[in-house]
Amino acid sequence: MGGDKPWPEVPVGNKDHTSAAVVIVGAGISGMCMAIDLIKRNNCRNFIIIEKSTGVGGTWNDNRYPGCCCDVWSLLYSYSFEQKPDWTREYPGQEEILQYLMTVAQKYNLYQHIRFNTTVDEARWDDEEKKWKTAVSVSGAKDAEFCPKYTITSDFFVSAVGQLNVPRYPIIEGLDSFKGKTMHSARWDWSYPLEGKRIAIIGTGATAAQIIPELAPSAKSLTVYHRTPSWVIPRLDRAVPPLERSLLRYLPFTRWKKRAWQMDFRESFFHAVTDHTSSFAEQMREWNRTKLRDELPERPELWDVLAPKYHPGCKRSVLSDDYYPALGRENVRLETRPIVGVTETGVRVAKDSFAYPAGFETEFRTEEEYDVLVLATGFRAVEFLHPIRVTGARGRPLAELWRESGAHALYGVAVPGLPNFGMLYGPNTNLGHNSIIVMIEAQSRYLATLIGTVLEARRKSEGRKTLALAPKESVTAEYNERLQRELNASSFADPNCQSWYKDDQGRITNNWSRNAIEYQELLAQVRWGDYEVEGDGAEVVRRKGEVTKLGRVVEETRVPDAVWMGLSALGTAALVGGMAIRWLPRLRAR
Ligand code: NA7
Repeated sequence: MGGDKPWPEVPVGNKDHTSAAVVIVGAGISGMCMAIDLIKRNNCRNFIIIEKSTGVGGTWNDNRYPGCCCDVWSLLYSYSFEQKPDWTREYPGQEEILQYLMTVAQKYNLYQHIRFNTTVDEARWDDEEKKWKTAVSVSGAKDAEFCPKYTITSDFFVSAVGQLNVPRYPIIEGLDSFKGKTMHSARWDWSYPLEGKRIAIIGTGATAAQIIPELAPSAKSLTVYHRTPSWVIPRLDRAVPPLERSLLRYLPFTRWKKRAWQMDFRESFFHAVTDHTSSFAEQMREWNRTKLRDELPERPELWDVLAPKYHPGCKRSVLSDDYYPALGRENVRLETRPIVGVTETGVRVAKDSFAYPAGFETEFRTEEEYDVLVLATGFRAVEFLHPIRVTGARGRPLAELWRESGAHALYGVAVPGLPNFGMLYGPNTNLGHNSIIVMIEAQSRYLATLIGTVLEARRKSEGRKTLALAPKESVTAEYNERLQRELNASSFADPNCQSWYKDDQGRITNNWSRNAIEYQELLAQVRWGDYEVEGDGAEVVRRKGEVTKLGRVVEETRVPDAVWMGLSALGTAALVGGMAIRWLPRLRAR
C-alpha cells in the first residue's frame, strides 16, 4: 500500500494485512496521540489501530449520556500540538470534544490505519520471533462474513484502552430481571424517550452529577440512589464569546497564555486533592459548605446527607453548579437506604439506612416502581486491559505478573516481563487535578522513543535483527515502592472512602502521586539502564549512551505577565491595523 516508500513509512496494505510494525489498541485520545507521534517522530505509518467501536474518540465516543461534558477547561483539554481556538464553552461538551477528535483523526489521515468493529481478544509475546501476536475478532457484520478472526504479528504492542473503558455493572440481586429500560451511562440509548418517565438512577459520582440535572426537568419522577456523597465545588462554566474566540485564533500567544493560566491553576489544585491539611483543601470544604446552603436553601435536611465525610480528593471531585439544585426539585427524591434488590418492576431498599445482609426478611424492605433504571456506576477502572488476555515472555500471563502486587508499571508505561509493550493512561497515571492529555502526551513521546529504537534495529538490518526492551524488575519495584509510599500519605488513601482509584485491597493503582509537571519531567528522558535489552539488534541501544533526552511540552507560565501584556497590545494593534488596511479601501469605494 502507499506506493514505493520503505518500511516502516508505508501503511499496512492488503498483502500484509496481518503484520505491522506497531499494533495500537484503541482509537481514543491516547491511541490517536500515539499514532500521531509515530508519524511525526518515527516517520512510521506501518501501524494498525484496533478499535472495538464504530468511531474514534474512545471515552468521548462511548459516553453520550445527557449532560456529558468534561470537567477540565476546554482549551487545556486538547492536544498541545492541535490546540482548538474556537471552543464554544469554557468546559467542553461531549459532542464538541468528539467533533474535535474526529477532525484531528482526519487531519493526520488516521482513518486508513483504524480497523473499526474489531476487538482484541489476546496478545501474546513470541519469544522465538521476538514479536507480538495479537488475536482479534471482527464484529462488523460484513467483514466478519469473510474473516471473523485473525492474528496480527507486530514488533511493538501499545495498549491505549485507558482506565475508563469497560462499564461496571453493579452486582445487585435481580438486576437482569427488570422489565423496564436499563441503561448504563456509557451505553446510552438515545432512541428511548425519557420524558414523563419514572426514572431511577444508581450512583452519585461525576457522571450521575451530570445526568441528573439533565433528566430531572422532564422526568415524571427521578429517584437518586445515593451511597457516598461527592465533594461538589463550583464549575462556573460560560459560553466563550465570538470576540474571545477570534483573539484566541488570530493571536496564538493569547491562547498559549490562557492555556498556561489554566495549567498553573490546575497544578496548584494538586494540593487540594492530595493534602487534606492544605489551605486549598480547606477552601474546597468551604466551597462545598456554601454551595449546599446556597443551592439547597429550603432543604436543610439534605445538608448533612450530602456533606462528604472523607478528605477532599479521595474520590473524584465533582464540578457542578446544577447538581444540588436538581436534587432540590420537587420531582427528585434522594434515596439513602441501601438497595437490596431489583425486581421486574422496580428497586427494593432496606426499610432504614442499616445495611441488611442479603436474604434478610422481605417485610423489612420497601419497593418503588420505575420505567427506567440508569446505572451511573462507573467503570472497571482497576482491571487494566480487561478483558484482553496478555501473555509476556516465557509464557507468563500479565494477570499472573500482577496477581500479588496489583497493577503496576514502570512510569505507568512499561511492564517487566512484557518486552516491546507500552501502555498509555496505564497504572498510576490518572490525575485528580489536571488534564489527562498532559500525561498522555508525555507517555506517547516516551513510548515513541522505545518504538523508534526497536524499529531502528530492524530497519538497519533489513529485518534480520530483532530487539526486545522490557523494564528491569528491580527498577520498576523501586519506582513503585516510592510511588506507593507517597500515595499512602495522600488524601487518596483516606480509609473513609472507596473509589475507582483503588483496588479491592485498598492499593491505589490508578493515580499518579505528584503533579503533572513532575510526571512530564520524569518522562522527558529515556534512561536505557532502566531496561533489559535482548536480541541481536542490541547494539542500537548501546550506541545511544545512557540517556536519550526527549524534552517535554511546557504548558505552565514561562512568559512573565508584563511581556504577555506587551505582546497582546502589539498583537491587537497589528490585528486592528490589518483589518483597517483590508476594509478601509472597500468602505471608501462604496
Ligand atoms: P464512579 O465515580 O465510579 O461512581 C460510581 C457511582 O456508582 C458511585 O456513586 C458509587 O457509589 C455508585 N455505585 C456503584 N455501585 C453501586 C451499588 N451497587 N449500589 C449503589 N451505588 C453504587 O463513576 P462515574 O461514572 O461517576 O465517574 C467515573 C469517572 O469518569 C469520573 O471520575 C471522571 O473522571 C469521568 P459509592 O461511591 O461506591 O458509594
